[in-house]
Amino acid sequence: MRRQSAHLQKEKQFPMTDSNIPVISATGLFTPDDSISNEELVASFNAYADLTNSENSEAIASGELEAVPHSSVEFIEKASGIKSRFVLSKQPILDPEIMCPRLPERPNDEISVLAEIGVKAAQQALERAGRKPEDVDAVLCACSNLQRAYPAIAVEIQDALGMTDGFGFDMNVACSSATFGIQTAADYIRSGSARSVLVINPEICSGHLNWRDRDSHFIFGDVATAILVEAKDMAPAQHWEIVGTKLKTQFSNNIRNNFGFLNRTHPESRDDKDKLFVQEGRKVFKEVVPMVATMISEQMERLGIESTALRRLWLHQANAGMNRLIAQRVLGHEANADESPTVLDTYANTSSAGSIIAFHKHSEDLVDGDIGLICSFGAGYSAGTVFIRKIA
Ligand code: CO8
Repeated sequence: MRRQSAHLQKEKQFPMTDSNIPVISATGLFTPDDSISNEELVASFNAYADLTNSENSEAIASGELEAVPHSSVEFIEKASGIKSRFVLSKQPILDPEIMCPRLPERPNDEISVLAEIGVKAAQQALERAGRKPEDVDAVLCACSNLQRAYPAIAVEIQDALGMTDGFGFDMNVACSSATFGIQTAADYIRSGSARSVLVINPEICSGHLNWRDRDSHFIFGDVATAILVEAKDMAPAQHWEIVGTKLKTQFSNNIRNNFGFLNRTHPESRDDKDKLFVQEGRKVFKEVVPMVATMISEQMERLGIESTALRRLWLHQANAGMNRLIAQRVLGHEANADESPTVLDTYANTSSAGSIIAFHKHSEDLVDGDIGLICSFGAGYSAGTVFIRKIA
């Protein structure tokens, strides 16, 4: 009850007119040219395992070391639903001697690679909305892994897009960065502090993935997405009204990356594995599914949306089994591909960009009045829901 009155108070504070109703005007997507199939990935991993095991054969025989077990295509597809992933740097990842992307360092007067892919996605979103960069007031670079500490990638993107006014900043809520960015942008529109906001999610997950870790080497891919959130009165005729947003965080160590600027202050640390993505996948699965399903159902109740009125779910793309369970709990029946589309098979987990790719690729067919849900969840834990209504 208290929460509801806070919400109503906010609406009173900002009476809703078309100038402060937030909508999604358009989205953009940048997909790298190269993709790695499970077969290619597993062949490379197994070659690395054989090489390592033969180098350590004596220690393995004496029981001092454990042999690196082979990975398997069947396991990956069954456990995750992932069949391939796009990457910016394919050959070095597959080379058993390297197993890491190679992205040459660029001079400071050249655009950084994270900003570059973000710009590509943003330009597509602007083009689809018929918008010029000078119409945009703010750029939020919302993603899991930022290339540097400062200057903010968002400010670099703002400059590269040719914006001469406005502001930008970076935000990181891991897999939920896009939905947290959408709510932030929507709040700017509601309060009048901006009228057009680009939320950009460049995700170079390959740089933070331990390609030598059998438990996780198959999970992630690279991509960039962009969402243009605007005031309804300036949006194109076809747009998506933001009906309601909700964010949640709850601390957990089950998905973690200890890479950071203080790493150099403890050179005695020998273990670099935790400076990359690590997780307790089983625990994440078990804890996040009920958390997200409950969050969605509570928000639907608050917004007065019946499950029968929910036309489509664009869920975070981490695991096909998690999405099956969440959709079933929310809809009350097993969702088909039309109700809960997946892009996991081709894109794998692209962190914050996953639900936006699903929305970008699977939303054209919805008609005026259809209601859908963009939902993210992941490290933090963090989760975000964005209910939207198609206006056509
Ligand atoms: N090949 C063959 N066998 C394997 C492999 C493999 N590659 N990997 C593990 N196995 C074995 C295990 O050793 C285990 O064997 P045993 O039973 O003998 O012990 C068996 O298979 C089962 O292993 P698991 O229990 O680990 O397998 P699961 O069924 O749980 O599946 C998953 C693993 C797919 C990881 C699953 O748990 C999952 O998807 N969980 C949810 C994870 C999730 O959603 N995480 C979100 C993280 S994303 C995020 O928040 C963004 C972070 C920022 C991005 C960073 C970019 C890098």
